[in-house]
Amino acid sequence: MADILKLAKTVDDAAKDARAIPQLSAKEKITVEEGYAIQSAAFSRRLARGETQVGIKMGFTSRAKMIQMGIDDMIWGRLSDGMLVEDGDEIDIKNYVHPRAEPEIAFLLGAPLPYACTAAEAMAAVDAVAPAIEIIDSRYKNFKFSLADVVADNSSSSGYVVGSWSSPGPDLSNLGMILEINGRPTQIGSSAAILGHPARSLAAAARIAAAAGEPLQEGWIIMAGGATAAEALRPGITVRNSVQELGFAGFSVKG
Ligand code: OOG
Ligand code: MG
Repeated sequence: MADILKLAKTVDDAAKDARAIPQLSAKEKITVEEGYAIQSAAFSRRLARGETQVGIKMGFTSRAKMIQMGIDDMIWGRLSDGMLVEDGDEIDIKNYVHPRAEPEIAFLLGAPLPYACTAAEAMAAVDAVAPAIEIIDSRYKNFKFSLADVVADNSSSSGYVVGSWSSPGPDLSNLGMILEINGRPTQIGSSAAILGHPARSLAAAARIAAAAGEPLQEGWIIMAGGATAAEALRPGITVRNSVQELGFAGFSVKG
């Protein structure tokens, strides 16, 4: 049996100190279930430092992401207020190990979603949608991991940027999404890449969170998952996710 609290401290310290560590599974076998227990215990350490949970993120909801990382199981992680990067802000790469950005869509819940539901039912609970970017930063050396490792490491989540919220009017099934670096399109995709429709990712989030005993709450933000492969960040760049109908979200990296 893995020592959950000890491994939670290991990944949490690595995140806090922006230091790459060997995969947990390099030393001892951990199951995916133990990976989630480690994630939960590591997130509790953030809460103990005064952060608050504001939602969850879904991962590997697109083929592009599964192919990039070589894992084809959907995963999830927890988002705290401390992980928010304000739209338009500048980050310092020193606070990260080897960060990457991926274009996403965020949902803001106007009602709880406490059980497994259909995509249509999930959308009925949505107060607003926004273009978003997830900053992922695996704490593992070379950004390489097993399924259990990445789950333990909060599914690589490090930060998230959310653009302006709009009411969930537009049909989200096939919106063009462009990740631009310094104004140049570097990843081009569609919201359809996210499980065929981002609302399906939200419904999956509701099912998974309820099964984990931590149902989705009113006011929470749900990140639906990257529509394209992620792009590595480097000093001095400006990153923007432009989503058809929804507008854009962006940030820059200090030079
Ligand atoms: C894992 C996180 C995947 C997504 O949107 O698919 C993810 C990783 O790629 O390191 O956040
Ligand atoms: Mg993501």
